[in-house]
Amino acid sequence: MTPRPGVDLLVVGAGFAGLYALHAARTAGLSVRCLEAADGIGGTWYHNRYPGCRCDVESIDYSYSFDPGLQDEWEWSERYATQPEILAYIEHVADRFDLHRDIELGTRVESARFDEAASEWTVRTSGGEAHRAQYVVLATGALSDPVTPDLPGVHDFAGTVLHTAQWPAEEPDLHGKRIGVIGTGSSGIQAVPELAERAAELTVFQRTANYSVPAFNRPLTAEDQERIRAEYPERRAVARRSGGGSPHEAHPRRTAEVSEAERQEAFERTWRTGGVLFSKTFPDQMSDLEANGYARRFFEAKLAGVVEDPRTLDDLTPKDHPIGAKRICTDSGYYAAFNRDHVHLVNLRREPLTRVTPDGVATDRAHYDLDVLVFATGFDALTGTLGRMDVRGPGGATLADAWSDGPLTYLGMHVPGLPNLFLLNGPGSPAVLANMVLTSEQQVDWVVDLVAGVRERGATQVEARADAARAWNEHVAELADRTLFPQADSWYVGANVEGKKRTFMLYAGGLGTYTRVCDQVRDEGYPGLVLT
Ligand code: N01
Repeated sequence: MTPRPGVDLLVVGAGFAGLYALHAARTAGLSVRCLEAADGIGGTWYHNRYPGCRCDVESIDYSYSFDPGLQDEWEWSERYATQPEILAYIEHVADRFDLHRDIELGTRVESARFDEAASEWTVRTSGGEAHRAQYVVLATGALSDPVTPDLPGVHDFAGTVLHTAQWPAEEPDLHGKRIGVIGTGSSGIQAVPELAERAAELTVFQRTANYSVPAFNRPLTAEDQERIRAEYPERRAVARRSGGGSPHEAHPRRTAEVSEAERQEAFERTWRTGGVLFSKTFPDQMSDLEANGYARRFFEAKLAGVVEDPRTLDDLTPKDHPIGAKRICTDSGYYAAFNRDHVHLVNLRREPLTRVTPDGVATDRAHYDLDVLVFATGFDALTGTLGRMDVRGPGGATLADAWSDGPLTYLGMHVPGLPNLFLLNGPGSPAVLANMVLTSEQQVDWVVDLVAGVRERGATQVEARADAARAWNEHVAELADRTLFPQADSWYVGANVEGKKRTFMLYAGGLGTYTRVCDQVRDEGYPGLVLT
């Protein structure tokens, strides 16, 4: 097929990051096209439609900050927005900034080849089309490659099989059904209370007990909206400087330095703030096991106050990792759901799953009859989607080669051997450790500035130096080693995907520090990058 006329910049993915890349590049005067595999925009928020799906970052923070008009006109209805509301917001943004005209839906990128002489990429799609662009931005999402375990017998199941991240657009009728859920990460924990409302019987198959903190969600009132508008500029400034991209700061002292009463008060305060923010109560909570133990005991006391059955309580109590080393889940009634007579917990550590049968799930002790089986089994995070694309630089160097020993990036955005290609929220960047919307804005702005810088210098190509990428990877690993993150078998380290190299894939220095590092690189004329 004849290649389409080339553009300056091609964006792959129309989620939060890709849409802002399209808008920012266009505003900077570049010609842009955006390809999206799904039949609608929204990325994560297009695909994850399971009942109970919400964001675990407050809605007023998990929204674009680049346009004050947009920020002031949009009113979130709740502290934590539901998936439909976030998707409506994304559609609103696309309409407001006329983004749809440059987006092609239902277009999956399969390969990309760089032609050094022409300084351009040719990107081929599932429809057989070829697109040419000087620059390519891969905004394909950190959690966009769902994993379904290949359980024995799973293809024989006669009922309905669903995955939380591939939920049908038309809500399946689950009322009065016997539903089984495999997986108790954020997705499973959010879905369980909602599924419990619909199911005749709900059976939750738990392999590893997880930490979940209530969201304390509530509607936002007219007074809230007024206060938010007044606070927004300062709120955003604090969020950008912070570690997690939200305007919350840890207690000024270390956990053991304060009295027991002050410690309890501090934990209670962040507990009531809701969800993942609990891991930010004290500055050493995620780096010191003893400090973490205080938080863990506080959590256990809260859990004991909710779950009535002692055996269920014991099964739900995490035992194998520090609190926060896997992302803390944010729930609305997860633990209380197990007090209901029709909700059952199966501890797969005690009775391992042996097979899926046509009628349900068998463990080595029992058979659980099911009409519906829901996989809430997560994602091949950060590298899964990128690894599925056949990306080749000059001389045929592939992304797969460059990453055969684990992902290698410079600043999480550049891969040596792949010029003029940028990752958004890639491995080696803060990505999912911070508010993804603000991290996306920061990275997109940096990339758009870089492209302008390349042009100002009369260059046509930009590529990371291999030694700079290795040094960045070492720095990322050193930062991770100062934390408790590597101590859990999580998707952060790739432990949930068989054969994946175990390495903590994210920049743990925080969004504020990361932004300063990136800005310094820019101000110093991009050492670490080669412009030709
Ligand atoms: O996936 P997960 P997720 N047999 O990987 C279990 C974001 N997110 O989709 O721990 C039995 O966390 C697995 O068990 P184990 C958020 O960043 C955010 O829930 O490996 N069980 C685990 O319990 C989050 O961290 C929100 O032993 C099996 C579960 O499946 C990330 O997405 C909402 C199994 C997977 O948990 C991923 O969350 C949703 C098997 N063979 C997601 N294989 C918000 O709130 C896997 N499991 C914003």
